[in-house]
Parts: sequence; structure tokens; C-alpha cells
Amino acid sequence: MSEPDNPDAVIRDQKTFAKVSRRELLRVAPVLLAGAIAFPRVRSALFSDGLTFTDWLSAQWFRHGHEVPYLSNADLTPLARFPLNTYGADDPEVDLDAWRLQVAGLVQRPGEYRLSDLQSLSKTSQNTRHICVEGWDVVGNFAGVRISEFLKFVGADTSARFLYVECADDYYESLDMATALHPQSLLCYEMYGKPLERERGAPLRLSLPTKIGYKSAKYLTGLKVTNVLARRGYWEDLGYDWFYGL
Ligand SMILES: Nc1nc2c(c(=O)[nH]1)N[C@H]1C(S)=C(S)[C@@H](COP(=O)(O)O)O[C@H]1N2
Ligand SMILES: [Mo]
Repeated sequence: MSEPDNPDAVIRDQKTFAKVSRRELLRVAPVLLAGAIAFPRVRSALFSDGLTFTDWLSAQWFRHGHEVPYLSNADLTPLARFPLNTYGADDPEVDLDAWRLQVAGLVQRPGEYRLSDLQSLSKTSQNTRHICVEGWDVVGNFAGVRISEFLKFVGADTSARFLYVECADDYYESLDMATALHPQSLLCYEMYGKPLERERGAPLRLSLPTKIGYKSAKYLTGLKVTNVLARRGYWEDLGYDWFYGL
């Protein structure tokens, strides 16, 4: 081959080549990442906490502190028209007098907490929308203590990754710590100004207006602060989305 007539043209071509190859690289990056994840060793290092890639990715998108709308009393759905939704019996027959919340994991003060312990902390009441994956939504009034405040009360290590909860009906759930610490995330003991009815999760449930309805676990019995999840959630372990932010 002879020398090119115009050396500038060569330089231009090289620049074009550099640009294209960078763009090409960006295009194949997800494939490379997915490929790396396909190797069990890489995958277990990334997701040894029990999450899937999608779980992890969705948690990166969480808008920290972004609040869903607070609604007015005029917007409230009457409690009688607020559907009940429980995978088994609506009333798991919790002994309300003997009830204690078992607090475990990465906390300075683990142990059993009474409802009165939770009620001694400042109370937050909010009208927010509850959206069920089955295609209905309502506006409800929920009151209780912010999860963030209770975690402070028990001396939780909030740099831990997850909050895991268990329920009297064998339901269970888990949240990423950012969602647990969100100002609208409640340990809820009242709906519509009255103690939780049995079928609503007495004596304590979650109310998580930034999340799909099934994450708002009812009939809480235990709570654990942890970096590793053995199980993610009742519906999640059957294939439903774990993060499911609204
Ligand atoms: N312990 C427990 N919590 C649960 C459920 C359940 O079956 N068991 N169902 C979930 C679902 S799918 C929804 S939509 C809400 C329903 O709350 P509600 O019965 O007050 O409407 O509770 C969630 N929390
Ligand atoms: Mo639901």
C-alpha cells in the first residue's frame, strides 16, 4: 500500500474508530456483566446476601427520602371498604396479652419489646395510598412509630443492609435498610385512630407507602437487623419482586 494522499484523513479515521469502539464497548458491557454473573464464583461473591441481580439493581434506584403524597381525610377510603388480604386465615389468633416483639440481630439491645414500649415513642399518623398487586388500591390512615425511630431505640446498626420481619401467620418479609429508614415507613399499631383489628395485623404491622402492598407485613412477631437474608419474603420467594418501589 502506498502512503495516503491526505494524512489528516487517516487521523480522522482513527478518531472515528476510537469513538465507535468505545460505543461498541458500552453496548456489550451489559452482556459482559451478565456473562460474569453467570460464573457461580462471581455470582456468589455479588449476591451472597440472598438477593438476585434485579433486587440489587432496583435498590440502587431508590430515591432516598423521596416521599409519596400525604392525602387528606376527605380522600380516605372508609375502613369497611378497605379490602382485607391475607394468604391464609385473616385472624392468626395472636394472644394479644402475651404478645412481645422479638428483636434480634445487629442491635445493641436485643430482646422482647412490649407494645407499650413502641407506644412510648413518638407517634406518626399519615394518610397514604396502599396498592395491592392484585389490582386494587385504597387510601388509609395508619399510625405508629417510624421504623427509623424504633431502630434507634434498640440501638440498631443502621449500616446493616436489611431489616427482616416474621409474622404470626408464618408470613415473612425483608426490606433494604434505606426503605426501613424512610420517614414514611411505620411500625403501625393503629388504623383509622383505633388499635389494629385482628385481621388487619394486630397488634403490630408494617405500613410502607413507598412499597407494593404485600411488603406491609401484618401480625408482626419478630424483627431482625442483618447483612444476610436466608429468605426474602413470602411472595418474593415464590417469584414476586423483592424491591417493588412505588
Ligand atoms: N402476615 C401477613 N401480612 C400481610 C399479608 C399476609 O397474607 N400475611 N398480605 C399482604 C398483602 S398482599 C396486602 S395487600 C396487605 C393487605 O393488608 P389489609 O389486609 O389490611 O388490606 O397485607 C400484606 N401483609
Ligand atoms: Mo396485596
